[in-house]
Amino acid sequence: MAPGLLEHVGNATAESRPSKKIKTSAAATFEHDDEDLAAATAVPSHPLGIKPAGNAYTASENIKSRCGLFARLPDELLSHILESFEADVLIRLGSTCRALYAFTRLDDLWRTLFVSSPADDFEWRGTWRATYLKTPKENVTSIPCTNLFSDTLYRPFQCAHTALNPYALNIPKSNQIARLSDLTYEEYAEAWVDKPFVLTDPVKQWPVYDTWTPEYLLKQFPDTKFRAEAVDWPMSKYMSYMHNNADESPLYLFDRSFAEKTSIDTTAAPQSNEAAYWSPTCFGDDLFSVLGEHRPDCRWMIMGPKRSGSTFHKDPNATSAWNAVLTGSKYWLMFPAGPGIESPPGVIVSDDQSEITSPLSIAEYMLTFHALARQTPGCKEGICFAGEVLHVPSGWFHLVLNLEDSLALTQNFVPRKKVPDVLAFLRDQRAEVTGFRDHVCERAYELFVERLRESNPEVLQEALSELESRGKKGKGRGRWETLTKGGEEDVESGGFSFGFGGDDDDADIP
Ligand SMILES: O=C(O)CCC(=O)C(=O)O
Ligand SMILES: [Fe+2]
Repeated sequence: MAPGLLEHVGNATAESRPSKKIKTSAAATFEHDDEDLAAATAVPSHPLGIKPAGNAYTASENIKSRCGLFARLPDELLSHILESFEADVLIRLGSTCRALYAFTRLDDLWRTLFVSSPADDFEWRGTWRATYLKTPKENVTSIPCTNLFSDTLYRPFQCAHTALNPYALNIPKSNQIARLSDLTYEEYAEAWVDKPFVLTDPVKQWPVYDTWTPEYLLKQFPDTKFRAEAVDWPMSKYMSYMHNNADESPLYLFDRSFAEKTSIDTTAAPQSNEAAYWSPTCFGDDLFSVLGEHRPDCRWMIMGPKRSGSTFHKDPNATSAWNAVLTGSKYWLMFPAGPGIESPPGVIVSDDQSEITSPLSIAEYMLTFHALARQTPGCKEGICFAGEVLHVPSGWFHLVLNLEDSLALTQNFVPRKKVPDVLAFLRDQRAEVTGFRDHVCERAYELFVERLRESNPEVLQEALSELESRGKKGKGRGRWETLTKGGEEDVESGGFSFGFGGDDDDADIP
């Protein structure tokens, strides 16, 4: 549909329906007719009366023309310039005319102001502007701005009010992520290391399942600060934000120190009385644990409102991950990656695959690319419900959308079968190695080799042999190697060294 033709058709009626319906169904396919979908995707009218730019073609006037010199600026440039203004300037400018009032009300401007100087003594008031300016509800103005036509102003509102749950409906059979009760380690290693899947059983054994809910965390830790993107907020403040915001991309709580903050023991033996949760046993040993104190952060508690989530990315350092939903549900859209495989539609990947840019919000992605993504070879989709855990294979792109307010735990790990991929990543994509502290990034490959040699020599040997055979086949030879070790002939002539078996030159061991 052309943006200019978008007219608003009353309130979204089915916004809350799909999640309930989804929850009762074990399989991730639902029948839904087009009429339901149209109703579910209806967007309410903009509270200030702003309309998409195309509506200007049939309008008798456009109040942007009354902004003086500002009227000459394209909307995007104007809103970009406003990003550099302080709050008092925005307020004064916004009181000069209706169009500038509308431009200076864009809530993302106020989110940036708040986040750049977060206050401790704030009360969440439903919008970033009201929160930043401490405006009581009864004093919040809403001046009609009819005859203002701007995609820059309308699109974020449209994205924030488009129902997203319908995008998780009617998953084509060939795209569906496998759903299994559980797997043995042997089954995982043999057939599932490179595939996404959902396990429905293991999380239901965890003590935190059924105990941990957002409400429980609020009760137990109201004043404990948790990390939510660039801010640390007490749980009580995050919960009031979670229940009352209209952001296009809601602030997402992603805390790597949750275990310390909630005093749970992550070292306790699986299924022991002390353990609050444990890695599903099918994933086997996590080989990154040999890094000990140098290991990058590997566990997070994730909490966010419906519509929040993660835009397309790959997990760091070629690690695999599991993501267990304690409450709520998550829609996953996933794509494999690798030489010769196209990146997902709407995701820009540099030629050497080292830089990934996902410029769109989740809502914008759904509106613009979801239909195409669904038809793209390799696409996998599924819903992970409360009490279930999803496997993210090493190197896979994934986008995650919370279909309801959700609480999840995630852990990154390195299964034995993926040690060659992780070694290749650490060795060949050094500029992309992340998460290590104390300058370990530059020597992460050497450190991992050394630690594996000490504790799991047979795993290292197997992985290096695998890498060597990939190298000989000319596969997996990354940009780093090409740039630092020269052309293909060097591999054959011994210029290419793994630092193993007495050849210590490569191993800059700490
Ligand atoms: O639950 C989510 O939003 C997904 C998190 C994720 O992809 C990650 O931690 O890497
Ligand atoms: Fe991820």
